Amino acid sequence: MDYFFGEKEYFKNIKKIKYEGPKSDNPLAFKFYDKDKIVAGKTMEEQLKFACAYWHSFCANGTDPFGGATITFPFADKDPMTEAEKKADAAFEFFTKIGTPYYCFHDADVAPSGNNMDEYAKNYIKITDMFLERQKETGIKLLWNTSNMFSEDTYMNGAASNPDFNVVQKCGFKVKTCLDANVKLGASNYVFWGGREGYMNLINTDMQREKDHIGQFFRMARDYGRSIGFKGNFLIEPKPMEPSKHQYDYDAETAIAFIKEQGLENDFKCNIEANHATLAGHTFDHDLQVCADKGMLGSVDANQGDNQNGWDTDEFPYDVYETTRAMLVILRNGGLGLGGLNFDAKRRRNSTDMQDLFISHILGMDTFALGLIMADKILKDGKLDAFVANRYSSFDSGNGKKFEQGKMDLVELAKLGQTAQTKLISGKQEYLESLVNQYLFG
Ligand code: XLS
Ligand code: NI
Ligand code: NI
Repeated sequence: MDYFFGEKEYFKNIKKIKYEGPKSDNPLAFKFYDKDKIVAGKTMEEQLKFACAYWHSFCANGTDPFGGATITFPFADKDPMTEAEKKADAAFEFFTKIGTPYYCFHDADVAPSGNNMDEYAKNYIKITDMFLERQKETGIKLLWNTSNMFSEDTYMNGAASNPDFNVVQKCGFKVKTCLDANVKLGASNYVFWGGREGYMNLINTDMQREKDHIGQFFRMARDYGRSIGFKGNFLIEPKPMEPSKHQYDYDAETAIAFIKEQGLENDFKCNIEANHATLAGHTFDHDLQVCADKGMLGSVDANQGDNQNGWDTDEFPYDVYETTRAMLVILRNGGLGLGGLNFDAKRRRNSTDMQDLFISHILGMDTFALGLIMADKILKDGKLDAFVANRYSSFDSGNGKKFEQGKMDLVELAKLGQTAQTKLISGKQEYLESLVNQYLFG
């Protein structure tokens, strides 16, 4: 297979990245991600379903609130549409070389928005037609696409929650256009992340009215999507804050409550991002487990936050404890279904070599591969699950079982409580944590 598309090779001198094993000192090789290796009954590639995020890998140029671009891309061009085409070729070259079987994008990442909605749609359709060709050539698939309804000034007061109906109409145009592309490209999911769907101060906000408008908008999107043949999942990506002070989809529990309140539970699930869970004051595995317990685990934005900074740093994951615990939830859930692990992650502003784009993905893929291997080891050994099961065993028979099955009333429970003998039973947290160390390093 050729590793470049269009007129030229953009990432010159970088060949397809291969597995070389943990002893390799080649920075451009996988140390742990061996795509064809079987772990827990499937290949690593099938278990992990990695996706590359277009916005971080091909748009983010290092700009931050204190300084401009540090990263230059080999597809830069004076003409925005020509640049978009070159970028698409470079992107597919990258996906092929790094070996992510999926990709994800916002409309704004891939094509210029033009001077009006017709130009926006024309540009977007042209580029996504190109994507379709590249998908056919490479076998790379679209995990999800989404509409960026947070960057332009138009959305400063919200997207579907905007107090001005004119803005909501524009959102309708964008999401319809994006759903058309989604079906054309055979995507597995469609994502809504509501960066501006929240508020800064209650003093000017009718909160329930805004939430109901989002619900109405989502039902319209669902009905349209289904009418044009979209069979995948719609996903809400929770985040507690940034850019809005209060975002309506704060965390997994909040998003699921909203999904149910709005009658969307048959079509919507969650896309859980590690760094968003930690910003909400949870751990990554907490939000994954909340979704798994409710049958709402749709997909994952795989990244890592910073323990000291209170914002979304979107780092490539390197913490194997965190990925092990995430993969425990995912394996117990029987996998991610239509979802995958999308690297919503960016290399640091001062990681400016073109190689760093590859190395950062290698780091993330290796870190999740290790998490998968470790989680499989833990589940096969069974001590952890056996401990937890035993911890609740007083509900497995007798009166405990009667209680769990709802066959007892408070009077009967109180009668038992009159003479119940309680004792202090250790939760054994440190023992279990040291057990995890043994699995990881033993
Ligand atoms: C931003 C979000 C965003 C979504 C897609 O914090 O993570 O990148 O994943 O709009
Ligand atoms: Ni995300
Ligand atoms: Ni993020």
